[in-house]
Amino acid sequence: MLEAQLKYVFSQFNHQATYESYKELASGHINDTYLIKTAEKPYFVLQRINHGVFKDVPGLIENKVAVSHHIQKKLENKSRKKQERGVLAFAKTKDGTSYFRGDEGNYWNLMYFIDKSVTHETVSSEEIAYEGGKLMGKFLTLTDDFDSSKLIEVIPNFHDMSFRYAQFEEALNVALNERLIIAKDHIKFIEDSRKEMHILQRLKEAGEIKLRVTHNDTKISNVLFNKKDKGICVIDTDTVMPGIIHYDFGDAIRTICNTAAEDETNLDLVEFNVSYYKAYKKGFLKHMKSSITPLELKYLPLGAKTMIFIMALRFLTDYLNGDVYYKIKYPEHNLDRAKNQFKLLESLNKQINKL
Ligand code: GN1
Ligand code: MG
Repeated sequence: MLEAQLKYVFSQFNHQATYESYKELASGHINDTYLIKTAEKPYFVLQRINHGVFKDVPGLIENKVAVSHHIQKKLENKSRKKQERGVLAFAKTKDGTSYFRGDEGNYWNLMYFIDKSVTHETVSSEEIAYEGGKLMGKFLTLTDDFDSSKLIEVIPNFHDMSFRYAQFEEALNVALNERLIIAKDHIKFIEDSRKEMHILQRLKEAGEIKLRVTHNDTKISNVLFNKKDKGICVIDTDTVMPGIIHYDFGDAIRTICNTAAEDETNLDLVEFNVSYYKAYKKGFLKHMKSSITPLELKYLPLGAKTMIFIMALRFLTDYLNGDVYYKIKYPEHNLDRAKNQFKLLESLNKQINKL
């Protein structure tokens, strides 16, 4: 039974808390995440890391704990409240490790829940967009002096366009004919977009855009807010690894500027909101303006296009592969996610000269 398992795993970590109940936090597509309510606060977040997707879970956990410690150090001279709320903190097991490995081979990690925090799946005001940008820019600034070569590549080539195209092409070979027919127009669009969608990768490979520590999963639901819409900190640092700024900027814009959820099926509701783009960018540059290079700045809009595209490509690839990667709630879920992202990209392209 799930509850017995959660209680057992929770008891393997080093804390004084008494378990009371759990609630699934179901917004992620890969891991299983649970809020653990205890007799006294703070509550905890217990997460089972998907070791089918993440091949080196201990390495992944080392990455995120190292980045968390780095930020904690930077916050040392701040108020206690800012220290506790400025970064996710990880609990250790009774054996002193940062993860617990269950008999069935599952890996678990435990974080302290930040009280009075909320997340947003979609954005409803410029202020939230601005705050999201500010927080992401701050994360990149705080990790600016962290040597990114110390991080393992949790998923090699994660945002690498050639890699994602290669996976897509393999999927074309194994897909059911029925799915190929349904996806026909999207497949053509992907083939026609190849050149433009490789521009950032080429600049990265040429060393013209530098590698930093990047978060790599900056959708808005990975930002904690307080109830007054002020940003608290970024969460879900599973994919921190070396990357370029455009990954984090673009992936955040992908969700912030979408007027609907990522899997909304009524595409009339899916539009790209330019004023949220501007608000996010303003917040993002608040901390970044002294370290961002002219070339990085110039390519922010292309960063948005590229990250919307790469997610559409990945969702469609998974649909063609028969839904082997993302969690789905119904058979066409990945197709609907891809269609949604393609519609968002179309709306952005129509307004690109307003950015
Ligand atoms: C996955 O599991 P979750 O929701 O944190 C995915 C991201 C995608 C996202 C789309 C490791 O993140 O790359 O942007 O879904 N994570 C992985 O919502 O593939
Ligand atoms: Mg994630």
